Amino acid sequence: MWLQYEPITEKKVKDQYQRVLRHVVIKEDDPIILSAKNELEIAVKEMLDYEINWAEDVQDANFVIGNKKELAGFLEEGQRCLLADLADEGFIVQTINQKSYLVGNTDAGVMYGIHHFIRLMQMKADPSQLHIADQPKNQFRMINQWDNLDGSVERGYSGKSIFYQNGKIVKDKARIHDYARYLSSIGINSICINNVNVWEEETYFITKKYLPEIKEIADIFSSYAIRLYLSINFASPITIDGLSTADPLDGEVKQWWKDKVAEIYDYIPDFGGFIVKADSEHRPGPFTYNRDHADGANMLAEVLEPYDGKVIWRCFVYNCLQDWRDRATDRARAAYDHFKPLDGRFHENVLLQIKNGPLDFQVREPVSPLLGAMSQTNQLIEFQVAQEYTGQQIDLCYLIPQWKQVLAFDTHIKGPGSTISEIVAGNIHVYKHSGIAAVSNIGNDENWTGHTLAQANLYGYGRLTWDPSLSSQQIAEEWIIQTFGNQKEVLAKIEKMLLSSWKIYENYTAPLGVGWMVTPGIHYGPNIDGYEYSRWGTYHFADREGIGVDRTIETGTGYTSQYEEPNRFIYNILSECPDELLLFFHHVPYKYTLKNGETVIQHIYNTHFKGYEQVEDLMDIWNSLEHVMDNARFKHVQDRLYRQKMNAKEWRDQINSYFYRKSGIADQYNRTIY
Ligand code: GCW
Repeated sequence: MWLQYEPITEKKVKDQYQRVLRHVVIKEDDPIILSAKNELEIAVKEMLDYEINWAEDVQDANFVIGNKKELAGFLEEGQRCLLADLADEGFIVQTINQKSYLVGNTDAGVMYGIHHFIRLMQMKADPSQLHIADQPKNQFRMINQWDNLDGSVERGYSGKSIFYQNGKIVKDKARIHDYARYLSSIGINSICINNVNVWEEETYFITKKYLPEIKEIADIFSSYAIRLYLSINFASPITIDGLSTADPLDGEVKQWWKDKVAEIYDYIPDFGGFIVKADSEHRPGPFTYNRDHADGANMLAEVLEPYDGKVIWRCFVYNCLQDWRDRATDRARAAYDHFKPLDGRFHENVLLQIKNGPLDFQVREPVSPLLGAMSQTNQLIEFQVAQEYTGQQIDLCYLIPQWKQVLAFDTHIKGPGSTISEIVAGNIHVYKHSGIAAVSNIGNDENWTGHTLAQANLYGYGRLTWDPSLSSQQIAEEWIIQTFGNQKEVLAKIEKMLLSSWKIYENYTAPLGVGWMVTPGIHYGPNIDGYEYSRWGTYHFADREGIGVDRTIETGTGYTSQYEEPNRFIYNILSECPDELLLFFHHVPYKYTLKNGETVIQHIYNTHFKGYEQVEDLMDIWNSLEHVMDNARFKHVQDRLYRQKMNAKEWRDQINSYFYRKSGIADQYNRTIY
């Protein structure tokens, strides 16, 4: 991936770095520092073909690395001030009078500083005059694995789990160790290592049967400043010890969890806490006992609190058994309706984890109105790096532009400037804890992410959680240079492919924000009425007159009322609603004219013909790189693009035929519709 450390061939750059790294001093009395030092050694050896000469004393060194406590006596006033303004995980990298300093507020800060320095080296930046002060914007920067003990990965498109195999935790943990390196290099500081759907055997992860080995995994991650979390089964007391109830207000149940948590911390002193998917898609939860989510989360929070543990409670709660005749129930409303009334009831160590959109990681959705709507409840936004609905790592879909759009969305919850980015950074409401989480896209495939170019999504996710102000283009450039080198042609072409890919994917799949239309269950490939005739509550309501979901206040489900003004007005009024989300909010006739001048039906035809052609363009761009690309990666991506083309064709033809038959309105340009 991006830590492959290709040798630097430019003599000038190589010399510059060798000069900076002449005599380096670093004290390795901590596992985090040791990992960081190892990383620096590997990077320097491979990129510069050079062994670092480690100095014993700060005085003898020309590059001083350490945390601010141990270097206190050697820092200047200005450096101390800079550090004082930075968060715990922050760091500075500076050159003063021919001497370089890399100082972190904590050991984790030192490690992030070293990763930053290595990145500069990979980017071949001039190291002679460094003046960097950096810190993460978000407190929680989390990855969720949806891995199961049998080795499968729910919504995994990159082979099997790197954590589990055939019902056991893997013995050889080399890949887990490498994964920790990757994650720390992009700033991730928390990981949950099992699926939020906790099945029978995984329920026992919090018992002696598995804790010793989970501790080994926790130690690996700890040495990269990443805290380990586990997803738990809310009904654990019943399953594990035969209690008659899992009622969160029952004394025996509370005591059970108290003992359980004590046992976990015996094994893993820096254990992060629990992730809970409760009362969602048939998972057990407090509803069974007539309790609410706050009752459930708080019971766990109380027992975790003495250890500084957290409860991350997911808000993906909705009625997945909807009757199609019931037009008042709206899945999009569910998270807000369930959780907003509970604001103020959750303990300080509870964080609500909320998907970026109100439905489920579609190619285009509005931002979830629950984000920011609870001023007294810690929140984490949840993204999906795994491309469940966005091409499953067969189709190219660089998701950073999508996440940036979400983060930039202004909720107006406390007036203009109340963006999602500021909300999850804890700057709008005073959250004690907040940040960003995402479902991982890795597996045991040799290239980790199925599609090699899908590595850019994991890389970008981490970089964005650290610094949401980075542009999609900057992130793409960094990733391409680290992964493919810095040849101008390669950089320009892959960048073009990445940056256009989300829109292309949207063009040939579901139109205008209506979403879904995927094959039920597997969620790849088109099946326009697949979910229309199932009970999951994800309708498009296409008939011979028109299409879209009326979510307005006056005639629809009233979902738009969950937004603050002016968003409420913009989404609620047909003429104000942006084209890209039109069918999410309104049901309109096929001949309705969009802001871009096209009718809805003509837009459907145009985008679907265009999307397919754009995939052909992607193939042409990639093919033109054959002479500068290694054969393995060239062939691999070529093959994925071919499969993408087949998929795009299928979507184009099914969508166009479907809507032509429904509407009876022909394509203005008479292109072939089957
Ligand atoms: O996107 C849906 C997925 C489920 C997943 C669920 C969730 C882990 O299709 O596979 O279950 O969301 O987020 O809980």
